[in-house]
Amino acid sequence: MYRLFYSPDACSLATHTVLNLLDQSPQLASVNALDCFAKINPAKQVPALQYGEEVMCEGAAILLYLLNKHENDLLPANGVQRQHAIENIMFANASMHPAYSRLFFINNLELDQETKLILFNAAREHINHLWQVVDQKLRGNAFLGGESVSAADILLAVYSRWGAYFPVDIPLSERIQAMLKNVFALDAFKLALKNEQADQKKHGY
Ligand SMILES: N[C@@H](CCC(=O)N[C@@H](CS)C(=O)NCC(=O)O)C(=O)O
Repeated sequence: MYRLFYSPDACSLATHTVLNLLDQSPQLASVNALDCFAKINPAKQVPALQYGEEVMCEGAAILLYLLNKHENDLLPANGVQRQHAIENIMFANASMHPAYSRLFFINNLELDQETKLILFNAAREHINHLWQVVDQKLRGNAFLGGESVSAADILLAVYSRWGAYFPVDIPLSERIQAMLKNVFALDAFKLALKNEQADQKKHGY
């Protein structure tokens, strides 16, 4: 059984959803409840995934490990479609995620509200540009990979929830909203949310 080191609503929610889709519902380890997460991942970032003695870090690398190991429809088996699906995972993880991470970074700066708003707006413009790229990538399809959900759609859906924490306007096209709604409606996503909330409650958060 996998053990997933997670924070509620963080990018680890995407790893959790993918694990559920692979019928590998993980044992949960909330990093809020750990004193020594740095021993698991020196970067102190979720997700981290333990399997036996092995601990894996970096969300995209973990996803590729899981999708290579377990049979699934989330990553095409070969060819140019597989390459595009990997490209989309990397786009989500290495372009969209850092764009949203700036909002958290700005929020934690000790600056006056006016300066923070200027910075939030600059960060928001980049996020909005990247969502336009997603809209182009969808090319009229329900999901990035076509008509069935891919790992990249799940990553993007998790990040999309973070905008609500900040004073930023992030408009999403109807096509993107439909894609996100379909991800949020997945039983695997709902189960991941439910299990993380139950685990938090267990720890008194
Ligand atoms: N490159 C890392 C980034 C992960 C990341 O930024 N995780 C955030 C949560 S979404 C985190 O753990 N932040 C806490 C921190 O950076 O201290 C990955 O893709 O796994």
